[in-house]
Amino acid sequence: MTTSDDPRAERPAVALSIAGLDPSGGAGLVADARTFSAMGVFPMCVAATVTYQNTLGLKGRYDLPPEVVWGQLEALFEDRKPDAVKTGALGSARVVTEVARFLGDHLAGPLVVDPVLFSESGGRLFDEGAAGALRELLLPRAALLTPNVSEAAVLTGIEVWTLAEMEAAAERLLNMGAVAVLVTGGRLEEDGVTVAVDVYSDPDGTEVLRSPWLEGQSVHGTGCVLSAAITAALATGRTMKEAVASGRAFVRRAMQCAVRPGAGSPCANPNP
Ligand code: PXL
Repeated sequence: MTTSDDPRAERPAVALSIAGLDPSGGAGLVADARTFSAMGVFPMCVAATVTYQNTLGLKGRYDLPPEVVWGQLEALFEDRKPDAVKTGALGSARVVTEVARFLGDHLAGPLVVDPVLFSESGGRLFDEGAAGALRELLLPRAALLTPNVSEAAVLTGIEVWTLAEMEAAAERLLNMGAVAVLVTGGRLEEDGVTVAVDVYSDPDGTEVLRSPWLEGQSVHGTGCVLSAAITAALATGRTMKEAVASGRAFVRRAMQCAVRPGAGSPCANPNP
């Protein structure tokens, strides 16, 4: 066993995920921890909501009392401030409010906000008021906000489907206070070829990031793995643009190496 003064015990870069538990392992805290680990960053996890789900779909959700989330955060931060933090499914407006208040007082590194609103199967991962709390309290603290097209539509109140709408939504979200925004999950037909598109926006401008469309059934956990991979890269000191590029490459590989642990959806695989 190593002790705190053992010279073999290195101090690793630490990333923290504050998110939901998907007990079937494909998304949420488990996917985040696997991604941090695969990227060489020590994973820490704070549970905000517990989902009841398997690879076939979401059956329900229990949002932890805000003081339980606060207690976990307080214990972690009095020991070691993480080098970067991401938030995922937080569940209730009360938890969003507590997390925003805690991070406002204690955050030291960059914050990636993945505004998880729905599961892939369409189940709600947020209460009605939580999207508003997220927009008002958490978004302004975000170094990067990573909505998919449906989440961007809910947060901005505009339709987000075409490339022009993705760009407009990214710029609106930037004006709402995020330092940078990555709108994900666009699908375009260009010269008869299907292309996957994300739109990245920061104060230097807006960029369209294209990659070849991956055929096949939709893969569970891709949003979590992308935002976790970006968070891990930030924890090791990468710039935001480098982190976004390495996160996109990482999630692409995790999708190509997807596995089917149950009878339902394939899951992104951060550790092929
Ligand atoms: O992929 C979105 C997501 C995030 N977090 C949790 C989830 C899901 C999808 O089901 O369950 C906990």
